Amino acid sequence: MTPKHNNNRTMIGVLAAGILAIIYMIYVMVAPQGGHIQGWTPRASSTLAEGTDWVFNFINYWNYLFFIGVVAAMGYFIYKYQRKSDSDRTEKVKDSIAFEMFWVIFPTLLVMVVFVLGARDYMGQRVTPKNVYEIQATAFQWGWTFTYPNGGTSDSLVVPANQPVRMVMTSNDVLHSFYIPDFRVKQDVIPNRFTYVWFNAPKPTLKYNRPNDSTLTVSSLDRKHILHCTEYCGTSHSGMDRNVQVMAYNDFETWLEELTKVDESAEGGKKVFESKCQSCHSADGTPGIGPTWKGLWGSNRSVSPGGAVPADENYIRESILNPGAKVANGFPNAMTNFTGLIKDGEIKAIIEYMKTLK
Ligand code: HEC
Ligand SMILES: [Cu+2]
Repeated sequence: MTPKHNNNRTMIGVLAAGILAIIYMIYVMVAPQGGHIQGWTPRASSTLAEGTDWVFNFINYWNYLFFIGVVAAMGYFIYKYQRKSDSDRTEKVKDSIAFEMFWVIFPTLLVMVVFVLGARDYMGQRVTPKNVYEIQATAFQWGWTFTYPNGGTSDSLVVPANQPVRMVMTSNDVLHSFYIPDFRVKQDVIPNRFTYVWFNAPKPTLKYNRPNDSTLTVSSLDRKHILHCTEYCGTSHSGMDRNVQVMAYNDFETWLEELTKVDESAEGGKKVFESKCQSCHSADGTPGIGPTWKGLWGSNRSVSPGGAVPADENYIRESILNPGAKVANGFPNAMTNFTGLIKDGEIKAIIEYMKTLK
C-alpha cells in the first residue's frame, strides 16, 4: 500500500514560503536606511543613476509579476490536481498553439525592450561628454592616488559638482576596480593600460569638518559617498574604501589651490627633510651618507672643484638641483639629483629649516 501523501501540508509550505519572500521584498524596498526610504538601489547621486535605476526597476518589477504569477499558479495547481485517490492517473496533456505562441512571443518582446533600454543607457555611460574635467586615478596595493590637472594629488577623491568628470585610471600592480555605488559607475582598473569612467554629480556633499553646521540644509547637500575597490586585490583589499567628496565649483577651486600650495616655513622645510632627505642627512650632527645639516647654514664649505664656498641660498639650491657641481669634500658624489622631484617652494622651506639648525 502506498503511503498517503500529505498534499495539504506541502501546499501550505509552498504558499508560506512565497508569502514570506514577498513580504521580505516589500520590506527591503520600503525599509528606511539612514533615515530615508531607499528601495533596492543606493542613493542616486549622479546623472547616470536615473537611467540605470529605471532599467533595474523595470526588470525587477516584471520579476515580481512573474514571481507572483508562477507561485500563485503553482499553489493553485497543487491544490487542484492533488491526487485524490491511489488510482488517480494524470490526464493526457492537450497542446494549445495560441498559448504556446504567446509565451514565446511575449517574453521575447519583453527581453528586447530590456535590451534597447539597457543599450541606450550603456551608450550614454560609455561616451564621455565633451566638456569633461579630467582626474587621473592610480590604484595600488592598497590605496589610490588621484592627480588633478594642476599637479596636486590626494588619496581620497574630490570632484567638482554639476560638472562631467572623467576618471583616467590605471594600476601600479594588480587588477583593481573603481566603484562608486551612489554614482552607478564601476570599471576595472588594469596595470599597463588606461580605462575610463565619467560621471556628473550635481549636488555637493556635506563637508566632513562641519557635519552639524545648521546653515546647511539637507536638501541642498548630499551625504558623503564611498568609493570601493571591487576587484579582490589581496590582504587589504577592503582597506581601499575612500571618501568621495563633491564640492561646489568655487570650493573645489580653493581646495585645489590649497592642495598644491607649499608650506614655505621652517615647519614645511622639516617635513620635506623628513620625507626626502633624512635617509642621507641628519639635522642633529649624526654622521650619514651626506653631511649633517647642523651648523651648515652660513658656514664655509670645502668643496671640489672650487675650494671654499659660503653655504648660502645659491649653494644650497645648486646642491639640490645639481649635486655634482660642487661636491662636499670628504663625501662621495652620491646625492640624488632632485631636479623635477622638488618644488621651488620646498627649496625655500628647506633653507628656512636649515637656518634653525644652529
Ligand atoms: C642618497 C642620499 C642623499 C639624499 C637622499 C640627499 N642627499 Fe644631499 N647630499 C648627499 C651627499 C652624499 C652629499 C655630499 C656630496 C655632495 O655635496 O654632493 C650631499 C650634499 C648635500 C648638500 C651640501 C652639503 C654640504 O655640506 O656642503 C646639501 C645642501 C644637500 N645635500 C641637500 C639635500 C637636500 C635638501 C635633500 C633632500 C631634498 C638631500 N640633500 C637629499 C646625499 C644625499
Ligand atoms: Cu584593489
